[in-house]
Amino acid sequence: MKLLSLLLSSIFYLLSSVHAAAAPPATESSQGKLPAADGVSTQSEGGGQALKPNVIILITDDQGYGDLACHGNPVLKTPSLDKLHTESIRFTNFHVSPFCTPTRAALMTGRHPARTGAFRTASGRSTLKSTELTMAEYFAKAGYATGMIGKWHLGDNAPSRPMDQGFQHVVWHKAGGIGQAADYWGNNQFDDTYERNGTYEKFQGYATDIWFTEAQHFVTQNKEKPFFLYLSLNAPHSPYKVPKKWSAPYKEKVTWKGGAEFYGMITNLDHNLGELRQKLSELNIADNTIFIFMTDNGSSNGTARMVLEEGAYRGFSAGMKGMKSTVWEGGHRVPLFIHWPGGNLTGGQDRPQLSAHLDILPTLADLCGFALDESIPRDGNSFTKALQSAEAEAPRDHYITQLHGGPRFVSQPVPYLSSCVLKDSWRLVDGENLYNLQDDPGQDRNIADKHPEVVAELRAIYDKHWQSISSEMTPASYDLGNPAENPTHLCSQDWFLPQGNPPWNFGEINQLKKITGPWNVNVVKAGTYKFTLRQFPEVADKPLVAIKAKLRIAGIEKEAAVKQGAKEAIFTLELPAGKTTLTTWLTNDKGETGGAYFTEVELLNAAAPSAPTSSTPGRADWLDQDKFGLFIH
Ligand SMILES: [Ca+2]
Repeated sequence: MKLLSLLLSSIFYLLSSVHAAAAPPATESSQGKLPAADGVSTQSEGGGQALKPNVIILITDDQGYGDLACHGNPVLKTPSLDKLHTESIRFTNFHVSPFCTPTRAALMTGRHPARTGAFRTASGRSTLKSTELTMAEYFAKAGYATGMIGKWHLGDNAPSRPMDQGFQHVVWHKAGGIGQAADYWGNNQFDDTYERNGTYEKFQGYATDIWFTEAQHFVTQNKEKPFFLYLSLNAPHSPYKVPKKWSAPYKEKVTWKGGAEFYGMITNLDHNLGELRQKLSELNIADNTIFIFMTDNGSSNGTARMVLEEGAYRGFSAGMKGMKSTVWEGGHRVPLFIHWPGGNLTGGQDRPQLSAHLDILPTLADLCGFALDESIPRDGNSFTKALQSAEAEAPRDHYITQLHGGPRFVSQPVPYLSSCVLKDSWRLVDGENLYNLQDDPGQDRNIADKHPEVVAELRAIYDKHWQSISSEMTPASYDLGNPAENPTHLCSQDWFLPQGNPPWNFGEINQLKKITGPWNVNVVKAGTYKFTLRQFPEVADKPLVAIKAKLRIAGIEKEAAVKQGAKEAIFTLELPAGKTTLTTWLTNDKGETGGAYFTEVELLNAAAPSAPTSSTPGRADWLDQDKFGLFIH
């Protein structure tokens, strides 16, 4: 504790000296003390203000550890990332989750994704529970301007959208990627429509360029006050699309499908990173900005999936096995660069200590001087000590990652399936296969038989973890009648299916897949609700391919004929307040049934406060879910 206090003391001393030119140095008594959590700045002796550091987290999507030139990739060009690498503290044993949503949940909350409701990428399990406190909520409370630009993937409806979760300024696309079902219909990364602070707006240009332009506006507008910017790119996630000038240089060497575009997307974002950092310098705020670069999982396309001709370039994995959506090392070990000249976090130094996305929020709380809510159990630990020295204590002695539900979600979440326990150089995969990275970095030799004592130790760590998280793996609900989003726009992407994914991209919607499932909803206020059932979003302006429509909610079932040429089916019902499920059916003239992939629910009139409401509304629907066997404890 004493060591930590000394360390913080030195960081804040350095922070104070950054502003020495603009303000007198901090008093001796203020050194070593965290600035007040509810204030914006520390008061110096002469009455000047020493600003808290700004924070920018740049997170890219599906860029693996080997998808950077500075990590040894012989083909890819990333000059701006390489420059940041030479200037940063780099964590070389930093781990995330094997894919998008859970990494973002852990980053935002410092808690294991399984606890937060957001531990898969769709199917009603990619939504952050509103009871979670996010990084943005902490920064906002500490007086920061908070901005989120790009991909959220932690819930598209109130109360889980970025604007409901602490971000004051939001420019974003919905769902987990551009072209996914809940995204604005027709978006394809060029001249798209995104939502700015609750209103859709048409943009001109390429998606990544737009996110960075918006980032430059945000830092410019907030240069006088501490800001927290979460710049979360959709690139280089599929679909792999980029202006030709960026992919053309890779066409000859990178011959697998989408590879040249994938690399082009990275070089484009790299170019934009350089311009953003230049802007910070021009604004004279680069020194007092903690700039964090990380990615959210292993590479999705940085290595060839098929056999190429002898001698052909096959991509670069930095010696690791696996990629995105696997629990091999290449699925979850990713770059983490931290650069903050004002805090003396610079100089291109590596840190080998084991660390994880869970640890970033506690670390930023230390560096920026705000307290975390101690009543919420945390899974992350501050790595401020490790920032200072490669020999310092690591924030954790083990880390556990898991694809809950297994690859492609063909099974229920069960212990050990698609899991990895990390401790020292040991990796226990699926609870039974043991690898030692020290002499087997490619995880080719399962040596579980030779080290039963290590297997037992790592299984004991896992068992304790599973006991802790499994009872918390319950879904978040989407609010109906929340004034922050009325009507609520629900999408099939969030149907809570027992396994597999519901229709989740434009292509699957166009196929009118014959499947339906329940949305977990929370009726905020008892009252009269209007339900509008569609197969395509309103902006697509297409008629229903159906003759009959049906819905069920809170034990109420309604059915109606669909008129030929109708673009939607509308129901109006009285609902009690409380949690329940909503399921829809649209049946065509062949008797085939699918759901209303897009359903809007609008509170028309709230019931008078004295109106009686059921104390356990919709309980029958919850019991239905138990039949799926989803809640395995
Ligand atoms: Ca991802």
